[in-house]
Amino acid sequence: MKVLVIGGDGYCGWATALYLSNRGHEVGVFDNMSRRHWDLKLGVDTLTPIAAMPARLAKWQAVSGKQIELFVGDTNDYPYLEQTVRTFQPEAIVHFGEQRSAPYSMIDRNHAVFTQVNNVVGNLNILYAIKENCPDCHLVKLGTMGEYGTPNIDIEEGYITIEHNGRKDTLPYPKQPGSFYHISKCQDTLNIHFACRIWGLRATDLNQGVVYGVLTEETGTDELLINRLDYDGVFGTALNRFCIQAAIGHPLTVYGSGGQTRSFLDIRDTVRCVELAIANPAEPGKLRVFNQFTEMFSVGQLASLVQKAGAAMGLKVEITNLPNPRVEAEEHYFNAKNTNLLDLGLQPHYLSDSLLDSLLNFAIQYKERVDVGQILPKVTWK
Ligand code: NAD
Ligand code: USQ
Repeated sequence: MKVLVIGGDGYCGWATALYLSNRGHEVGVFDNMSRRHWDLKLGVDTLTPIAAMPARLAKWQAVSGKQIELFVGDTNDYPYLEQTVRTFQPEAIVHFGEQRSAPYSMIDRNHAVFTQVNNVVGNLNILYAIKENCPDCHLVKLGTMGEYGTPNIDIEEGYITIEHNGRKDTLPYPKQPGSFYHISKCQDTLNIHFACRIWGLRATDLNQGVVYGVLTEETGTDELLINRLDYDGVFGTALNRFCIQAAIGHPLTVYGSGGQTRSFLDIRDTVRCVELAIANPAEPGKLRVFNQFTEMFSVGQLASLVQKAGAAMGLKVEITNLPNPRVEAEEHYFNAKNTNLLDLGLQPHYLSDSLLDSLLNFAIQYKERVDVGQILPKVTWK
């Protein structure tokens, strides 16, 4: 298939673009490289030395014999986006290209407004570009499990059947997002749902949990293909951060009591889930929602697992409970469904000692690049 990966220079997008290319899809990458720019402005950097996009793509062509076309542009620049979609004529668009950090969106008014404009307007532009230029194209959009929040009932996959005053309907699942970033994802979902209903577009919303890990078959082939791995307090995510902290002897930064439970998946499953979604497109007029995760853990449990794996490797790993910089429930019910992708054939990589060992070893390999001053959280929700 012809697949346009928007956000293809990022953590999930780069791994996905190479994976799909390796499996014979004709892949184009669309990215404005803004993430690299945000890192520079914040003074943070990925643990791994990521190469510039042209060098990455040239190396990929050299090792695989496969070409990936590059479109350097912004989803908020509608003329360029539309021209790309019109000329490339994708059969599927995989949309990763958003500002994805909850702390970044909570820095101040400017960052909150930027996040919502970047994400919501960019996504709306993509919907128009599809409608005007390739209405049969399947939009595979990265949403987030954080759209649901932590309700005191089971979380369904996008929709819930409710009986109320003797009447019954299946409705979008209630949203309780926990940051201005997560709210942008809810607005995206509403816009996609509406566009499917009125224009007959087809879309799949992948409500992804927190991704961990760095190596995929393709990104591990050569150092020029290496993926980014964020550890700083703004873009770093829980388990990746804990492994890097353990590697440099920094106490693991559990926020609050650590009882907050989230859903997680290995990056090798991210790429496979996208492949499954594009191979089984949604019907015209439908927004399908898949909860994209494989396991649920509390943050405290994750820290204990990293401590245990570190001890087995001779690392002395301490855990510290920091005052929580976020406003979030620390003790709560959390039980989410995730059968749609399993039914399509996903065979999960569950979190294992060997994965933790390999992540810890990877972090040790690059530990000289860690800026310890970027580890503690600096952004608060209040
Ligand atoms: P990332 O920051 O590594 O990559 C995002 C990419 O999108 C970057 O390369 C950036 O330059 C690009 N981008 C941002 N705004 C753009 C715009 N307006 N036009 C063009 N390109 C733009 O993020 P990631 O971790 O790869 O996340 C990708 C997607 O997956 C996001 O939508 C995020 O919400 C979702 N997601 C990520 C995780 C996770 O744990 N990383 C979990 C759940 C959902
Ligand atoms: N946390 C800690 N210590 C840390 C970092 C995080 O205890 O050092 C806690 C947070 O308080 C939170 C949980 O771990 O309760 C998850 O935080 P995170 O930073 O790992 O992930 P989050 O902010 O939720 O965002 C990430 C991605 C985002 C994606 C989301 C999926 O950055 O793009 O949407 O995961 S989900 O969490 O399911 O919404």
